[in-house]
Amino acid sequence: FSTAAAAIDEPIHPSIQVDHTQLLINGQFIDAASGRTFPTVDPRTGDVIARVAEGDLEDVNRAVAAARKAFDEGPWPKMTAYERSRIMLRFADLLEKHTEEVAKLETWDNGKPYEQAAKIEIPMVVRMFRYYAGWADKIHGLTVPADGQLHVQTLHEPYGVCGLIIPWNFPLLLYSWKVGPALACGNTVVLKTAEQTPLSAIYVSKLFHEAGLPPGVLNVVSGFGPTAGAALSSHMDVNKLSFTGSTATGKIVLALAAKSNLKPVTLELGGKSPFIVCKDADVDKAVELAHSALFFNQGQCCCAGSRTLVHENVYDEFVEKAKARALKRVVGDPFKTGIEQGPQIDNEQFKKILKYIRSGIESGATLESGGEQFGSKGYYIQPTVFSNVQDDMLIAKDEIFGPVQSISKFKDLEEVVQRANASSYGLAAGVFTQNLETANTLTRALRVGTVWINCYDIFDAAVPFGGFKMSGQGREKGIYGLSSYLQVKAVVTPLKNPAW
Ligand code: TXE
Repeated sequence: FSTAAAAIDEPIHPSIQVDHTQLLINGQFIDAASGRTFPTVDPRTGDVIARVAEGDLEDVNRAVAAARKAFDEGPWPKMTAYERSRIMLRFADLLEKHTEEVAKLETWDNGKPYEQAAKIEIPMVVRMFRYYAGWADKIHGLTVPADGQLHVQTLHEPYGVCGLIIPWNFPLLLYSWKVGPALACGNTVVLKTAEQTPLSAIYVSKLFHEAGLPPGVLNVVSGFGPTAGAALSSHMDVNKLSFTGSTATGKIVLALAAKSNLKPVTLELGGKSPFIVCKDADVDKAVELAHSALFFNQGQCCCAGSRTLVHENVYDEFVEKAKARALKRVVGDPFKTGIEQGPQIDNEQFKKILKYIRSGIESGATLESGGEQFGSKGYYIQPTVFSNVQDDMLIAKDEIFGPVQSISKFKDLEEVVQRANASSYGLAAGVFTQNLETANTLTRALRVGTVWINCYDIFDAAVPFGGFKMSGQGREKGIYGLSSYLQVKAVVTPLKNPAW
């Protein structure tokens, strides 16, 4: 099977240099206490881009102490909400101005197409900070009509120090989903970046300080999960945790939080999201959206539409067109114009995905396109489509997190609801139909956190996102995301002279 891409030539140099590779603690760039560093790798080649400070327990302790001081002594939570909002807005402006450099760093470290980073993701990050900057001075409590001669009100207050742990698939976007609401509410932050993609967060956090963020409010620790991540999760002085990553690591993080100080935890975890194409769907549109629902970001999306379920009446047509679309997908150096797919993040994910492809073939699914490494260098994989996928195959059950589309056939709505819900995950679903009744029925029956009807992957700062079942707990973005960084204090005052 061939794809539309040309052979991969020498990688294009992003024409920037990496200026910041240290930890950012209390507004200062510093080395790890141990002096250790680790390599961050270019997924196009496997070559080292830079060595980055490897934070661990001691560095997390230093970062939490700085965040604690900035919370307890101020100025952050003591500043007026309007002033916090203005700093966040200034940061959004600066980030917008530096879109090109930031997008280049993101592409270099992650492998995602530069055009995607520069035109979609960084603008979404800017929008997220503007959205949450707008919330900073609109956080209201309530007055409560309690029984008795009482004046009762609620105050919505920040938790204190928030530990934020992010993965590598959308490094800056997920930074904004967590740092934005945490800071808007007046919390201070210790962020642990993913070991595969530490560069962009350090760079933009420096811009945040240039925008007027006081030292200690936002601390960035690069390092590994079992050391730095675990230290943050079990820290007694961290008051709230938010984690995005695998379900397996989410369970560890939740257990560490419970065993230490019972800090509340928001979890955004894996998925195996159904993309349902009904018999009355606009097939061409469904093929295109099912393709991008799965292949977007090299298939490395928690909400990837990774189970394509197609009604038997349109199945054959759909499979033919899905295969043709995958064969046309343009794979290559993500710095080139017009590239749709770059390399996978690292060798570990690359090998894991190829193993799933082999398991799909061995278990009897029909390989329609792809199936192998693309080129011979770096972590590129051919856009792969399987048809005739059965629910008990591993490729239908596990999160592959790669460019592998699995298509299977269904007969009626009842069957598709049962099969769509027969997963331990419940992150998202796509529904393709022109019948309002069918859309309403499926929307209510699906046990997932987001239903996209005749669309997919529509993300906006105001729209909540999160999972049912083992896809997570709590919600990010929008007003729901804000509330997970606030705790409620009830204030009760007796009334001496009630007027009413
Ligand atoms: O994830 P991890 P990995 C899924 C996807 C992928 C698989 C493995 O299926 O193939 O997970 O990826 C930190 N205490 N997703 O290994 O381990 C780690 O350093 C505290 C879906 O990269 O979950 C990183 O910062 N933290 C997902 C973050 O957790 C720990 C996105 C994510 O890494 C830790 C990424 C520990 N003990 C992968 N161990 C999504 N929901 O989008 C690791 N970490």
